[in-house]
Amino acid sequence: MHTLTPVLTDNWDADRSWTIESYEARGGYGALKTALGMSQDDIITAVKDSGLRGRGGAGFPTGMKWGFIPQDNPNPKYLVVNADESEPGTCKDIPLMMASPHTLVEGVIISSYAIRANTAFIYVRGEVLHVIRRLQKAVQDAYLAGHLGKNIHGSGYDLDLVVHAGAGAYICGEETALLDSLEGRRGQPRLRPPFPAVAGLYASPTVVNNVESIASVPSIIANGAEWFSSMGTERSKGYGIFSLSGHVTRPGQYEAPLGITLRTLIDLAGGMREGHELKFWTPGGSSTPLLTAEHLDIPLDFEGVGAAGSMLGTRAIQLFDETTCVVRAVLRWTEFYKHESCGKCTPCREGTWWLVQTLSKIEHGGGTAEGIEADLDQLLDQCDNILGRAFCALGDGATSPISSSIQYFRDEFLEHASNGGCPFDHAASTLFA
Ligand code: L3W
Repeated sequence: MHTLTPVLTDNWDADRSWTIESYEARGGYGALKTALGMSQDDIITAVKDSGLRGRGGAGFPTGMKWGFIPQDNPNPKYLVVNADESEPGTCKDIPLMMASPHTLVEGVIISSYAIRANTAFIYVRGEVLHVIRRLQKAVQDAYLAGHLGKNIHGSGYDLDLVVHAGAGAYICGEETALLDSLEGRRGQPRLRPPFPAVAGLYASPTVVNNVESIASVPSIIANGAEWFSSMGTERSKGYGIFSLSGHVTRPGQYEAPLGITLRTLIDLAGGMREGHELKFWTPGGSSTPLLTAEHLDIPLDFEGVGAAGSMLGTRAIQLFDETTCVVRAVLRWTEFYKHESCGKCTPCREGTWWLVQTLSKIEHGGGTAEGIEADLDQLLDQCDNILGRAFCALGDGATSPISSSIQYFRDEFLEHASNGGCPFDHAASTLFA
């Protein structure tokens, strides 16, 4: 475990770190007691002042979102944690919930109290049964310890927390599809506005936040907004978990201040695998435009990555060396999007199918030296017909690796055509083989 900012990952190496005994022995649930002595509005102000921005990909200010909950609405308020982590390459929420489920549970209680919710849900990706079990045990232990249920620690505040398992659809990570799924329907995105903060679960005001956002709340309450905002950059405050995978010596989770560079992260991870060089990488999973070795020194914050033409997204950094065929990698991701498209809108449902056809033709030798420019034009045209025209971000995400790979590696696409198919030895890459 490697951390430059030992907060969220601080207890991951502790003996049986996931147990309530271990968590409480390290001061866990102390922030809850502090929070229950504060007014709800003061908690929202502290989270606003901290500068915490959503850790699920979009970076929306968390305190501002909480402030949108209309307190004059007579309906119940809900907190829903998006624990449907399934973006390719993203691997931060699941390790966090496995190593320290009580950090999340404590965050849920404080956040629910702040927005005046008496029921909260953690919506967990259905495939990760081990995580669901661990969370269920943590919730049960939190009830037994009086952190959940009626009149929590004599404060008069009641909260029930439900761990809900999804059924394994990537689209259910989109917040409104998640809410449909939680209501028992097929998960498909809803039109926004209204945003969930106004009309979410059961048409009631609902805050939907990512696991890491909610898990960051106890430390903000314990240490103060200024402590949090002293880390990171001017507009991207605090720290985050960067998950590194692919061709690095030590893949894993690295907690660091926002604004760190990939060069430093690769150093922490022991460098690229020996004898090889970085070719391309994703800053935030496969839905973010690819970057290259030219971008080793950009600050990994919402602004720096944005200026480089990508998105910070989920900080799912996938690294590929020169042995990896970019066309093959992008084809594999595109097959994922085609499979996961929920089918609600035509640009995404039909468009992702067409993207796979065209990419597959190029990768598998169906392209010709004469026809490749037309194939690339067609691919970019297909991307144009999805980008900004799909119902939700899944369609846009599907186009990101394609347009960026053509931007940076056009010659490699041409080489596929002149070579009569892929020129790479996939066994040497070990990825996408
Ligand atoms: C009230 C307004 N609320 C915005 C809220 C909104 C949401 C949050 C962000 O996509 C991205 C996506 C993925 N009043 C509001 C308002 N909100 N305006 O703010 O909203 P938005 O639309 O900017 O983003 P989003 O739809 O939440 C998230 C990218 O993250 N991503 C992550 C993928 C990860 C998974 C996964 O692992 N399951 O899917 C990676 O890059 O592509 O662009 O809460 O309600 N006026």
